[in-house]
Amino acid sequence: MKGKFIVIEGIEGAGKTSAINYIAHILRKEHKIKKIKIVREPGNTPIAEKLRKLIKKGNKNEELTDISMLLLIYAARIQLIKKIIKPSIKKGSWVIGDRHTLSSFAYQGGGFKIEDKIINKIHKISMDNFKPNLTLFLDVLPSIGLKRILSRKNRDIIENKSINFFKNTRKKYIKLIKHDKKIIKINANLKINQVYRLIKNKLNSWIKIEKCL
Ligand code: T5A
Repeated sequence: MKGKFIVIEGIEGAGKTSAINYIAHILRKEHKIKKIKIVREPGNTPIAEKLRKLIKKGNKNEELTDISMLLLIYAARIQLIKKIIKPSIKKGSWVIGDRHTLSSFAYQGGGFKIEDKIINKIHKISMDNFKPNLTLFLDVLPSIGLKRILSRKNRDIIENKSINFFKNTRKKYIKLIKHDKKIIKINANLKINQVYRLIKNKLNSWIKIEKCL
């Protein structure tokens, strides 16, 4: 099979990191896929990692505006796609992404309330129609997700937001995924083993169809 791009999405504490490692395990063990690359947004290239620090922590002497944050996220995304994701897929790798463009529409649109038409404009200029082959949206209630990350120290700008911010972000995710057949919703409120089972079923069914195409 050709290289693919699978993205995992969800709010804080949805379990994306654990899910990504599990997906890599399934791809290796059950599908004998050897070339697997895990990436995260924002980040991974030297420039994108610098931008990640700015996006997450801002600057103590200057507030990062919501639009500036959005632009920095897209700048980091362009670097990652051009330098890592596209070349890896071209070489036959399966790239698993921790977040992608859906995060921008959900967080910047739903959480920060930037109008969709503004995000869409930046999106079109930046993305050149590049899209994931599959997105798994781990849907967790903010009350549950935030409890899971409660003990985390050194919280970033977004982790310090109120529960309403995450409720609005989740609401936007749910609205966005409704009519997109390439996005599968997973109930991430369940125990981790139950979440894994759902992921495995959905992923295997999708791969089965892909193999027939
Ligand atoms: N951002 C990013 C935007 O605003 N716009 C964008 O376009 C993009 C790309 C990235 C930040 O940038 C923002 C969103 C983010 O705020 P990050 O540090 O990468 O920052 O943050 P997250 O991606 O949110 O990572 P988190 O670690 O917070 O969430 P995860 O990865 O979903 O959670 P995970 O897997 O680390 O799990 C958290 C804890 O819960 C446990 C795990 O063991 C872990 O301890 N857990 C469970 N416990 C019980 N039951 C389950 N089912 C569990 N699943 C996991």
